[in-house]
Amino acid sequence: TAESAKSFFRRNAFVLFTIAAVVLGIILAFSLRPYQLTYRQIKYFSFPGELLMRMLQMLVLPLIVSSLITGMASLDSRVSGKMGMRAIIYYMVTTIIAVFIGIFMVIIIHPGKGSKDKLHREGRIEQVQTTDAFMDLVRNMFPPNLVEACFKQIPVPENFTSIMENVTHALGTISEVLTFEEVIPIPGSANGVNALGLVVFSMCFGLMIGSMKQKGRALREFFNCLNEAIMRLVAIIIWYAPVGIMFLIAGKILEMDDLAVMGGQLGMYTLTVIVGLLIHALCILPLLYFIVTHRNPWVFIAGLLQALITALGTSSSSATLPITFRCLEENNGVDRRITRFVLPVGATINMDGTALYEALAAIFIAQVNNYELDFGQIITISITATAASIGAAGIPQAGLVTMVIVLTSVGLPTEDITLIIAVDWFLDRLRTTTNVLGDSLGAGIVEHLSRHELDAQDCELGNSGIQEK
Ligand code: DAS
Repeated sequence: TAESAKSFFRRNAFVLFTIAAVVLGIILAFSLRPYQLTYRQIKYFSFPGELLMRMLQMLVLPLIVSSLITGMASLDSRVSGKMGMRAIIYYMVTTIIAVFIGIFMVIIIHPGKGSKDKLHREGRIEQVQTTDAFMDLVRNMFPPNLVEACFKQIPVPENFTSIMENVTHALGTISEVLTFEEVIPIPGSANGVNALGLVVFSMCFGLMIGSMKQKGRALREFFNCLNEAIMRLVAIIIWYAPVGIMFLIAGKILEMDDLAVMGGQLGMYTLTVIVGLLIHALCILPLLYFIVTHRNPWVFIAGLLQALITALGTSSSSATLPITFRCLEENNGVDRRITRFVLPVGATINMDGTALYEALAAIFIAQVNNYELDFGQIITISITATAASIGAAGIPQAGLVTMVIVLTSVGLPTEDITLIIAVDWFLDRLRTTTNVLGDSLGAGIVEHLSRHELDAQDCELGNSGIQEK
């Protein structure tokens, strides 16, 4: 009836606008392609899209800090300990499954039919000690200077050349792949490893405030208000998101020099990645959600559409974080004490799509080099792809750059990253969407498993009359 159509439209207005914006963006791009716009004209054209990225990135740091501190302070350490354990187990299980899907797919489909002369084993790049990469990862969990950690930026690759700079820069020492020297300071685009440092600091700080009980009340209120204010900003930005996403997608399609590049091996490789991500995102994750919660995963995923499309448009799970929060809390009604903890941590260290992609791409590069990987090297790839996905920042093409660790750990030529760079702008969007989906379903699963503790805390708070959400 007209009434139900109206309420359907009202409830899904944002998603419908955003889907329409994506379609419009694609039509606009293909109608402009014949005019062969210059790179400069394309940059101007996609400026409204860049504005959306910066608006969202601007919110990322205060959002991560305020939501984590508030989340940790509002839970007593028993609950947050169990919840944290559940989240970490979920992250590890889903990431390992993603890596194995990636390896399975690339071995079965074998897109990299040999096309390069045999890579001589003695010519291999010497085994770089990945331990220093791990040490950097751990070292950066405790940033020497919080302010410096906040604003030490990871270069957001603006175009091909700066990605190559990153790759050659990373060729220098693997550890730099994780720490990056600031190149283009863009406030708010949290660096993967520094976001990790921020997450660790905020969790510890929030726990301390929580342990102070009444004495910590003022600080709890402050970070609560900060979190509330940020989410109100998100409510305003979300109206602009469809416009920004339209120009982001249109600009990217215009930048593609020739779509023909999708032919041959690269086409098969792209198809392999897409199939792998779809299996993980549309089968494994929803199945896991159903097994744990016995609820319909598609209803939950329908509530996330706005965030998933934003991830597709921005190819940055950090930039999408504000909208992911809103979708989970407003559409799916996930308890804020869960989202405030699980989302910032998940967006920083849980990247199923990236892990799947890096393992798959590394084996593809071995295939095109006619380089037979033995079982031990496959295991090494699984471990380093998992670590690289933890270390990757939630920003565009971070997964491409941290892949250097995976390639070097098995002596593959890291310059072969250039073989797959042409399609990375597209695959990055798909793996980012998978990352956001994994984080969001994780929040739903952790909430379900922590339900009784949250209820117990509610009635405890209810008795003591302190109602803090
Ligand atoms: N773009 C990254 C993200 O935001 C993923 C990646 O580069 O692999 O999650």
